[in-house]
Amino acid sequence: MINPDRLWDRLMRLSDIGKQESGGITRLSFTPEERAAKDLVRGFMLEAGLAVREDEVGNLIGRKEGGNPEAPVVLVGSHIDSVFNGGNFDGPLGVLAGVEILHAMNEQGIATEHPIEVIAFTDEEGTRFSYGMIGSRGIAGLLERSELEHCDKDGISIAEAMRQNGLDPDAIGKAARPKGSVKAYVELHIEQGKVLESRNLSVGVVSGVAGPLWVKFILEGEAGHAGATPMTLRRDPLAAAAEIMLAIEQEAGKTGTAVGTVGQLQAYPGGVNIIPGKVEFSLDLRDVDQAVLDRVEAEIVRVAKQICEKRGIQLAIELLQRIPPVICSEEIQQAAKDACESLGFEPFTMPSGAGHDCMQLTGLCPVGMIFARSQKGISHNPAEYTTKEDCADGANVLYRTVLSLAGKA
Ligand code: HGY
Ligand code: MN
Ligand code: MN
Repeated sequence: MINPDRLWDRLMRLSDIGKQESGGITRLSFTPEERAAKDLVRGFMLEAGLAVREDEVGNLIGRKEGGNPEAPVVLVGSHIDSVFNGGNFDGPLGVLAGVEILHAMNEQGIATEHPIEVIAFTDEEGTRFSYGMIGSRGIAGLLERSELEHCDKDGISIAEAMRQNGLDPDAIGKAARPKGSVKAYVELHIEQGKVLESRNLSVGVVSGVAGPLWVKFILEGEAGHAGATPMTLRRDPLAAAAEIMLAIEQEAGKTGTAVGTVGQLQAYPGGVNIIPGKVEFSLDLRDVDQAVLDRVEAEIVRVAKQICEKRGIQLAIELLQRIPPVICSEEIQQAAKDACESLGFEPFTMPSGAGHDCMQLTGLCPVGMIFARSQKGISHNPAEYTTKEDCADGANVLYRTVLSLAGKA
């Protein structure tokens, strides 16, 4: 079993890095805060007796050798970058539980057939560049050099940020893992929803992960004087955007499963007494079922075009990222359910509404996830909380799941 105090202590120490006045965490990729977080976790990996390295995309990796050096590696992990003003557990629980299970195995002299690696993926959230899962795309061989030209709000590209952190953006191909080199990927993550809490369960097994589609709507109308322009003579892109946002809420809501969110909105030039000339807003649209996702996307685009035509607004829609939903490996789900039962937990399976790195790895290896209960389902918020006991339950399920996948030496 794992050492719950050591896991909790490490979670609390990591949560001090990037802490804001609000109590939330802002730890964006390729920033000094993330560097400090990586250095702290590197130290934990060394304490656990792991061989530690960072790959060409900046993923931090701790490795425990197996009895059979030729055997494909079992990967566990998550991320330590955050959203703006995020919580302590989204990502760090999976990375630090991965370190903890290997620390416990080494302490107890447990040897496995397959080597095991714990990985902290670079930029899972995509908060800084509105383009995420860079690290997992990197090891899956899906990251193109051109993708590194996405820029943050200050115009710094991912490539430039990598160079500032001692990485060569032209070398990212070397991070790709050869086909057959990875046996499985298993991630422990907080649920970020209310299902486990509603069923009074501390852990759950993930059956599939909803695919996040991110697009940017750009609407151009005519800037004008707020006082001198009659309502009937305006081409106001912000009013059009408001109509489209309500359509997003209606179309996603109709399905009962899809979710649509507008998280970013900019009006230019942004004066109190100026009718905006241009408006940009983001859409995050998700569903576990690709067909539903496609249908809702098509309807939202159709309605947006209709609204803009009626109002004389120019509309452009820019794709930011499209990640297809994935179904988790039956073998890994079963291993996790067996682990739950061996610990006296109900082997409850559920889909994940949140996106995760495993979505990028399905071409490389079978993937699976384990959830730990989120208090009140709050996440991406300083109030995000998972109890020490629930963290330990999740880590122990991860421990037994990984032991069964890695095989005894
Ligand atoms: O956006 C997500 O679902 C995840 O938190 N990156
Ligand atoms: Mn997140
Ligand atoms: Mn996450």
